Amino acid sequence: MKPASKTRDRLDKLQQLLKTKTRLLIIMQDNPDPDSIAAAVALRKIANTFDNIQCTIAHGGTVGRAENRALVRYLGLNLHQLAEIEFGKFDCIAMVDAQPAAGNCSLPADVTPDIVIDHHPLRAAARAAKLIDIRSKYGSTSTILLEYLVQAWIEPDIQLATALFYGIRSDTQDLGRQATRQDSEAVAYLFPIANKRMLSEIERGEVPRVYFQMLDEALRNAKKYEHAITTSLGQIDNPDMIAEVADLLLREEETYWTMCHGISGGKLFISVRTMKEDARADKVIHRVVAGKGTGGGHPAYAGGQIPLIKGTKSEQAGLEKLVLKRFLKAIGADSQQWQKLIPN
Ligand SMILES: [Mn+2]
Repeated sequence: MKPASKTRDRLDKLQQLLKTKTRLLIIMQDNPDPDSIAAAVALRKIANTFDNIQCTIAHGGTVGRAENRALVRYLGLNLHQLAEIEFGKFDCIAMVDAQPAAGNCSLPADVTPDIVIDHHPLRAAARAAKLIDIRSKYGSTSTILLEYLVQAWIEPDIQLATALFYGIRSDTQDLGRQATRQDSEAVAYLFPIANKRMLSEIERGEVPRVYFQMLDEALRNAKKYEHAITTSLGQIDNPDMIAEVADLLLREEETYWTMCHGISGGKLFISVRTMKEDARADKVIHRVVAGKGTGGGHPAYAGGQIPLIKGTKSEQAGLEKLVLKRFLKAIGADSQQWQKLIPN
């Protein structure tokens, strides 16, 4: 694959930045998905190859989804909780697949990362970084990091190639969602190296019984509008499940919008999906969380979170109602016209 022309300049900058550093903190999204995880491991590989810098990979939240846990296990990662990080111990801080003040990463507001590499739309707070590489057209951050590796003549080992391959495939749903030519080339480059048996094990891995209980709850709560389905998962341990259910419901044949939400760790998490051409899930999520929380994402998929202030049942019910109302209004759906997805 041929890295985009700006990659050389960014890589030089990265090399300059890391030259004098000894400890690098790499921060991912709070509930890291495969793209986040792979991008972090790729950046660690680069830092280790350049200068043998000691790297720590951290995130807030949890690695919830069974597939993501399996990936972390396969990579033998020792991930650290952001809340337990002493930022003063690091002389360089990087963020991958996330940006400061984005809401999906609980980086303290007084910490400014030196490096931000991401494929979400640029946020003003990221401008303070010394190295910013935002390519919002790309289907994944893993593709950007692979370009760095190729540009630096670093060949990914089997584990890293497997992670990057999976990261790109899962963010782009097998190159079918928001993938660019660069993403396809990256997948073609990685395919011969990646461990296919391991990928199959990761994707078809074991899930706990509670997974099916959540799925049952999600389906029973699902409301079907003309071209949209919405549902609530209620209180959940694993916020990743919200995105998974939003993806699943989008497969219903008449549906091209979905919204799923659930409460975890004192926050209402919301996922919005669309398969409508020219629609903007990222704009819809902004309207859904306006004045209440944060949100962002991509045209086809986006997420947001709203902190609960009192944490009472009535506050929760009120917020869920508001979120539903705003979502239906934003996509132009008739809020009166709905039926249960699964009839009793
Ligand atoms: Mn991503």
